[in-house]
Amino acid sequence: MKITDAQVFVGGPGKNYVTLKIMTDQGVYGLGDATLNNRETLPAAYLTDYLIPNLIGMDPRNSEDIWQFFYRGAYFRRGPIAMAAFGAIDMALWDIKGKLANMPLYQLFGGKSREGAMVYAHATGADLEDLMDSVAHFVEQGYKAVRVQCGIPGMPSASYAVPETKGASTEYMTDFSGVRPKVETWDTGTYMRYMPGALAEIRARFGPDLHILHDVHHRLLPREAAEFAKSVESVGLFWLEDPTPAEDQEALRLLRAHSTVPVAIGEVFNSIWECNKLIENELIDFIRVAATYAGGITHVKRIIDLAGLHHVRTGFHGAPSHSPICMAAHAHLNAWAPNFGIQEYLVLGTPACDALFPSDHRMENGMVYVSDAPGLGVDFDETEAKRYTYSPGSHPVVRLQDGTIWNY
Ligand code: KDG
Ligand code: MG
Repeated sequence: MKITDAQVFVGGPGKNYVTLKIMTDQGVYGLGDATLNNRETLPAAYLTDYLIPNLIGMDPRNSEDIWQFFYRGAYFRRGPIAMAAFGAIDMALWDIKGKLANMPLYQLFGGKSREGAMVYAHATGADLEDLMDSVAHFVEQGYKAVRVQCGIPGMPSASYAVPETKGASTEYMTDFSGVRPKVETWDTGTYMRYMPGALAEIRARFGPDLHILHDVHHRLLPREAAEFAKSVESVGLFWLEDPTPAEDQEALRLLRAHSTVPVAIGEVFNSIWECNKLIENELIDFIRVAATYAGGITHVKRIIDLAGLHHVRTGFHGAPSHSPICMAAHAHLNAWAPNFGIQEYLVLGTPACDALFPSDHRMENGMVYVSDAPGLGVDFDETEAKRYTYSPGSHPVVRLQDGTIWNY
C-alpha cells in the first residue's frame, strides 16, 4: 500500500484551520489537523515544502516508522511548527489505519473506558456579575464543569479572555485579528487581591457540585503562584491552570509545597520532553497537551502512558483554534485513556464548522460521545472549504504598567 498524494487546506469559519488530506492507492484517505493558532501558514509550508514530497510512496500503515523518520530526520527537532506538521500526518495515518480495519480509533487503542467524556466550557464576563450570568448559561445547558475568567476592578485593561463590555460573555472569543497584536496591561497585585474572593463567590452561588476551573495564563511568578494557590484552596477548584510560565519545569515545586490545589499545565508543550519532569516528580495533576502540536496521536499516547504512571490525568487543550479533526482525535483518546480527566471543549460557529467537517461525534449535557465510524470519524468537505481564505492573526501582547513586557 502506498501514499499517492497529500494536500493542505488553510481556512475555516472564523479560524484558519490547517487541514491535511493524505490519499492512498487503495482509495482510502486520512485527515489531520496542523492548526497552530496565529502561525497557521508555517506548519502548512513545512508540510507542503518538505514533508509531503517525502510521504509520497511511503506505506501509510507504518505510522510509527513514518513518525520517527520525520522526527529524527528533522535534526532540529521539536518545536510547535514541526510537531504540528508531524501531528497532522500522524492523525491522518491513524485515520487510514482505522478505516482499513473498519474500526473507530478507540478500538485500536484498547476499547472504551467510559461512555461519555466530561468537557468544560469557557464562562467569562466583563465583571463578576456578568461572569455569573455566563456560568448560569452553561449550567442550564447541562455542563458539569466551567472555566471562569472575569474582568477585575482596577485592572488597567481587560484581563485574559475577558470581554471589555458586559453582555457578550457566552459567545465571547478573544480577538486575535490582524498581524499587529493588541496590547493589554496587567497588574499582578490587583489580580491577586481580587480573584480569590471572586472565585469564592462563584462557589457560593453555584454550590459544591459544579467543577470550577480557572486559567492564570502563565502570569504569576513561582512565589506568587504558591500564595495564590493557598488563597483559593477553600474554593475547591477542579484545577488551577498555567499558574506560572510553562518553560520552567521546576517552577511548580513551591506551589506544590504550599498547596493541594490541583494544577493543570501543558497547552503550549509540544513534546514529552517538556513535561516528563513535571509528571515524574508529580508536580501536576492534569496534562494539557493537544494532539495537534504535540506530535499527533502516537506522541500524545506516550505522554498519556507516562502520566498514568504518576496519577496525572488528561485535560487536553481544546480552544477554538483546534479543528474538529483534532477534537475527533481527542474524543478517541478520551474514550480510551484509563487516566482521562476532562476535555476543554468550545462550541463556536457550529453549523458552519459542521458543514466543513461533518461527523457524528456528539455533545450532550456537558459530555462528548465518540463516533463509532471507522477511523477518526470526521470528514472534510472540499467544496465548503472553497468558501474560506486565510487571514492573519496575533495573540495579544501583555505589558506591566511601567511598560515591561509580560506573559500573555
Ligand atoms: O492560542 C492560544 C489560546 O488557545 C489560549 O490562549 C487558550 O489558554 C487557553 C485555553 O486554556 O484554552
Ligand atoms: Mg489555557
